[in-house]
Amino acid sequence: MNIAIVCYPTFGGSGVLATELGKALADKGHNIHFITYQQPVRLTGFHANLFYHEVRVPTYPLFDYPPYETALASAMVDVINNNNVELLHVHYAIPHASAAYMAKQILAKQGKHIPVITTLHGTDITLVGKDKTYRPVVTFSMNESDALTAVSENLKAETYKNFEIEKDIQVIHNFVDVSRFNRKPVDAFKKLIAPNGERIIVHASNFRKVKRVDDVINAFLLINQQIPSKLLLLGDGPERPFAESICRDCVAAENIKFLGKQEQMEDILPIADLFLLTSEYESFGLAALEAMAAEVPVISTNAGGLPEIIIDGYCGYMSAVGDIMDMCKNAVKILKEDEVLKQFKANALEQARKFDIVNIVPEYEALYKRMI
Ligand code: GMT
Repeated sequence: MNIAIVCYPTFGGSGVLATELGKALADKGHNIHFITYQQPVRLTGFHANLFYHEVRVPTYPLFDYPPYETALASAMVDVINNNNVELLHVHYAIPHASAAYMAKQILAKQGKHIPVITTLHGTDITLVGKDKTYRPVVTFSMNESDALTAVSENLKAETYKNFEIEKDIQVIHNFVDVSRFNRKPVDAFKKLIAPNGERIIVHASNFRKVKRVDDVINAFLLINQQIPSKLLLLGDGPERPFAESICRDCVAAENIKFLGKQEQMEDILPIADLFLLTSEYESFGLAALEAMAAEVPVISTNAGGLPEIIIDGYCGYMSAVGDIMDMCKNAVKILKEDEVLKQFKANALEQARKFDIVNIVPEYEALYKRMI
């Protein structure tokens, strides 16, 4: 099949998922055309079936706000027309679903029918999309998509709760390529971070308010009082300066490191003993799944779709949002004894395998075939 994929090219989960999907489909022999405003971060290396088309948004003195959505719709039409594209799959509703609607109408006038699939990822529904600034357009373009998918049952329910949706939403859970996270030798790297055998705790996110990064730090400070440990914070975003300021003044400052944006999560995650995710909401929590694929148990909140991927007491534990005492108690349970930690690590990998790429990508392929 010849498929066009539209996504955010940045570090966010929706862009990561869309890029990994495109790469997996290309490996299976499909031609995949990415249409984005920048090279997606996970789209590295050469593949004969992968194509990247950059959306250019020329500026003009009149434009206080350059019309990205118009440029994107035009790019969609151009790529579809010149590459025999049979289907358009957009990730994250805003503004991709409405640009896709526009492109679809233009192509229809030219006598070409292009099915559009919109995959909902989370904040496009739960945070930004339901705001009245965007809501009418988001509702309309979701209803005009030929198929709608959501990355968790929770997100599907949230979508029906917040929008008047006239069609069925298919849940296709996010996935991870477990083989990529197979443990490489990590001892030397681990020793650099934790020279005295301290436990290594990792958090990765885009440092937005919804992630409650201060809870990560405060939970770590409690854990650190009981277990010699180090905290690595991966990623960047608006809350990072605040997070750094809390750490600078805290008693365990020398045990906390901010590593910034990292492209190769598979190189870093395997050194961790625990992953902390304290979000107010996660439609899915792809970062937690990637951690589990690297054999890292997860301490998280029980918000949104997280209970769909984490089995409490098996591959990690979930607590109520903000309950850092409970998070600490659970973390200590996992980290205290080597044998317990070993079992949780093995369970985390086992649980991640349920969401392995080989199980989930065929669901998208089947949907594409049906739509085409
Ligand atoms: O977490 C974010 O703010 C980024 C956002 C995105 O769209 O990139 O992530 C959402 O999509 C991910 C991939 O489907 C999910 O794993 C995240 O849980 C979801 N984030 C939220 O719902 C807050």
